[in-house]
Amino acid sequence: MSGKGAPELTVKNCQDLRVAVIAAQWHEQVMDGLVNGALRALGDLGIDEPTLLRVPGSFELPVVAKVLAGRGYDAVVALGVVIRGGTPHFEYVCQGVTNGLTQVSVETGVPVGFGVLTCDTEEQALARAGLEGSTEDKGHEAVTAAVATATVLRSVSEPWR
Ligand code: DLZ
Repeated sequence: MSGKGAPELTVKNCQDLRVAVIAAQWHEQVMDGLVNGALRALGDLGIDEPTLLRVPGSFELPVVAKVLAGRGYDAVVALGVVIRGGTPHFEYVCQGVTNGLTQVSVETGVPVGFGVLTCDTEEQALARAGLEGSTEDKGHEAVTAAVATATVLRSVSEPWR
């Protein structure tokens, strides 16, 4: 999937939103970049004191996202990196986390930012991690998308006048 065509999102009136970031721990260098990008985005948006939780691997992201979505957060952001190996395990983990996070979001009505990289190689992941020399900053993007969506949902949660 190409990163070309990504919108320049402008997000307003979001400082009071409660946002939780959940981050897996596999592939430490890439994860450091994603987590830093996510925290930088929250700072850019004026959202102080976000919750940051760490889980073992990407497969564990959906269950924690589901519980947080039920605890009053306005948006949840899931960060992880899955790198293809020599067995079909990659497909199962990617499918589990993608379907799981989609299900959480749709069933709870709480936006879940999808900051999970699914890459063939570590080089591809590093290029998307928001590190020095990276071409993309997927942690930052996932936060901005989730918060933008939360503001859209808030705009339609008021009764019609
Ligand atoms: C087992 C596994 C493998 C092989 N690769 C990754 C990976 O590249 N990225 C990741 O986040 N997690 C990986 N895991 C761990 C699974 O996500 C999960 O933590 C374990 O299967 C235990 O449930």
